[in-house]
Amino acid sequence: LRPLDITQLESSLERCLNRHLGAPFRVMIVDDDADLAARYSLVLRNSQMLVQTLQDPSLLLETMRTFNPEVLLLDVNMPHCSGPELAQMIRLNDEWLRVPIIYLSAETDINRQMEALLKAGDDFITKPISDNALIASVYSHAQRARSLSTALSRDSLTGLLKHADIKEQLALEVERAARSGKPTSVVMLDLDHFKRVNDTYGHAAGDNVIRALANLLRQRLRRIDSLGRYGGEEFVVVLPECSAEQARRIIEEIRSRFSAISFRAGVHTFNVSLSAGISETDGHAKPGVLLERADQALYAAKHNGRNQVRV
Ligand code: GH3
Ligand code: MG
Ligand code: MG
Ligand code: MG
Repeated sequence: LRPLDITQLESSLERCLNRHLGAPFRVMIVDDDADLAARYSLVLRNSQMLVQTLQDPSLLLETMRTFNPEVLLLDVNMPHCSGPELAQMIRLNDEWLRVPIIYLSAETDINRQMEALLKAGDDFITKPISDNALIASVYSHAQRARSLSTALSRDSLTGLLKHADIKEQLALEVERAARSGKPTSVVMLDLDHFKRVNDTYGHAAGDNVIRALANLLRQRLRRIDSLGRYGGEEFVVVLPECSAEQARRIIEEIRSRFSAISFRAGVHTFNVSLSAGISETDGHAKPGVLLERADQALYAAKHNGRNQVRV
């Protein structure tokens, strides 16, 4: 084993932080020692992270709910309650399952450290800790938690958002549209006579068709658009800053291109069409109502002969 080269480690940590493109990581520090919490907070803030400190553990769940941390740094010894007790309580809530818990403590007794980890929690950092070690530990946990969270919200067949996540995204965009006053459109797409496709060419061929539509949507739509697989062969697309008329033109182009794709199953080739319904925000319509209107337009498109886009 060669000895570790500290300067090389520091520059690779810096590279990691500079390469990080997404939103800043959200880190929460719970420590009864306000000076220490402020010190750690400063170090992490200097690495472009968003930090919330908390001294009173009784406000923990409430603060987590408003701040929505991606990593939790937890002191082990606090008056009235211990870090491991808090960690156990957090782990009872499914909504925080994805948040790594790192203990921060002056506890050097390995048995006490293990005990804390076995109760709940993911890692243990002993105080005092060097700034870089703190940054690296928080960074790696945050990075992993975010990748996991992204992977879990993606549908495995298409890579698009899953049902619950596209609904959440829709709610966010509707809120944003209400603030900006710009129109946002919601599109519901459904493959035509897809049962027939499965029955004739097999389920695997059907899966290829679903993947092809997902790829086409990804290619033709913008980065700011949200794409979700809403159900089996049903998709929801949210187009911010886009009127229903603009959406109709875009989706019409997608419909036309999709219907021209020649699919292959053994010696057979076949085409599949899609129908789509569109609704537009009107300043106060709730996300559920917008989905319902898009669904009604989709129903009209199906009723009217399929292979068409309706507003
Ligand atoms: P319509 O034009 O009215 O939409 O007719 P349809 O046959 O497409 O009717 P419907 O939307 O009710 O049928 C959905 C079919 O899609 C039924 C189901 O077998 C198939 N399906 C759902 N999910 C998947 C999937 O993941 N893979 C494949 N291959 N088929 C799927
Ligand atoms: Mg303490
Ligand atoms: Mg269908
Ligand atoms: Mg359907």
